[in-house]
Amino acid sequence: MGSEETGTGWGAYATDGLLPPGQRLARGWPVSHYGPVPRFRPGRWDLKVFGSTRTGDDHTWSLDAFTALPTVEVVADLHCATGTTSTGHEWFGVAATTLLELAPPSPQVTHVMAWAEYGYSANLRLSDFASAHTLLATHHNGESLTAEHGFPLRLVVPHLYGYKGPKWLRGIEYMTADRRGFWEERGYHNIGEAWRGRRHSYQEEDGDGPPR
Ligand SMILES: Nc1nc2c(c(=O)[nH]1)N[C@H]1C(S)=C(S)[C@@H](COP(=O)(O)O)O[C@H]1N2
Ligand SMILES: [Mo]
Repeated sequence: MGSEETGTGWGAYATDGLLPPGQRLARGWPVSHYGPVPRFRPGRWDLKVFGSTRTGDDHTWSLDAFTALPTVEVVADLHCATGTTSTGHEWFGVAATTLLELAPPSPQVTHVMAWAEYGYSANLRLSDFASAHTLLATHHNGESLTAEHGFPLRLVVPHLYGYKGPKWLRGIEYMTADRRGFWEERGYHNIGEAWRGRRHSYQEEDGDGPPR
């Protein structure tokens, strides 16, 4: 079932018809985000890992350099916190664990902020980012991501709600303390575990997040 890991590749996090609490099946694959779809500027695009890195230096990849990294495939469903789940997504890209090896965080890092174009952000526990099925996806069902679904890069964290996976990803910030991202500041749960139905910030318990 979806909350269990069945492997690191095909099969992991596809729910086989089971949905998290309070979710209903979406028709197809809806597009859902706040604000406009950014235009891709190849000459300006990079992915930066910054903040509390082990060496103190930032790590930067051009799209060509990034797509030359080792890749993984993960099948997963996408759970929007507003209640719809789209199923059977075949994601392809670079495992977050690969990024963590290439750009190691300092030992004090507990959380990451994933940054997208236009300042959209999502905070994650380092353990969620480091999950075996978290990936930075460039492809979906065998094709490049479309613009509205995040081209050229999006974060996919299958066990968390969709707001934890920025489309148009541009940065990973290593943090030594937790800080709320875009939706986490606007009433959504700081951790956002879909299978536990923890979607709203009023459901947070002590220790789930920084003060609101
Ligand atoms: N940059 C950015 N990424 C984002 C969002 C957003 O508003 N901006 N919305 C998130 C939310 S709430 C969801 S449910 C998913 C939706 O992904 P989809 O449009 O591919 O279905 O994107 C996530 N990634
Ligand atoms: Mo969402």
